[in-house]
Amino acid sequence: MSNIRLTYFSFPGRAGPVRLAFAIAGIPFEDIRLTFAEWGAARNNLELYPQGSVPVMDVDGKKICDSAAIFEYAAARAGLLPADPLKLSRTKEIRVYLEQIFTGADALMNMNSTRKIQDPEKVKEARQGPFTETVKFYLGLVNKVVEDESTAPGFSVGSTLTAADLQIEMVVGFLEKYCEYFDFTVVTEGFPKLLAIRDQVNGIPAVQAYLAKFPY
Ligand SMILES: N[C@@H](CCC(=O)N[C@@H](CS)C(=O)NCC(=O)O)C(=O)O
Repeated sequence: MSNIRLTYFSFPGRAGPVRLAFAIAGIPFEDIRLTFAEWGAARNNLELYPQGSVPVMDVDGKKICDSAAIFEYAAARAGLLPADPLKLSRTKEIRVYLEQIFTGADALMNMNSTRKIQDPEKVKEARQGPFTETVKFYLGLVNKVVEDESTAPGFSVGSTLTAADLQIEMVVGFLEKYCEYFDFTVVTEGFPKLLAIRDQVNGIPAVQAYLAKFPY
């Protein structure tokens, strides 16, 4: 029995990089995937879900309750945090920018601000433009770090796999597969270096084996 239990939904999202880090490092963990109905019934249980959100991760009886902290643990265990302080801070910079895309998606695509609109055309109008601008802005910042720091195609900082690469993989996949109102050519045409990083991560044998088991 693993001493790590990760709880999230059955898609990559904020737990995706955590699952990949464990898969790459061969670290066993209990991968609990809630249905939305299960989450609806559980979300007010602040003992289990102190922020009223997932992911949460239990390690040796301690609960970690935010995706950034959870991923920090997984990335450290998997050896994906650069030892060099400057490289470490640049990977962190990328990860902070990418989280802003998720925050934008929560605000615009999923959460309250546009939920009350009835007309589907108006929903699209309210979501597509602002979200696309958010994505372009933050991917632009990520791309700038990659241009400064990458020394090999497919890697965002230096020439070896880091936590930032796993988070880029997840966000690129999220934009491609889960964002109804997002035109993915924004990424294919505007950010080929980020696509190359996604492809590099997806080509890692442990990741391929993992995705064959959990295609989502
Ligand atoms: N800051 C939190 C945000 C977590 C969050 O918003 N999670 C979403 C899924 S990605 C969630 O639980 N949504 C369901 C809800 O709010 O009811 C983190 O990074 O862990």
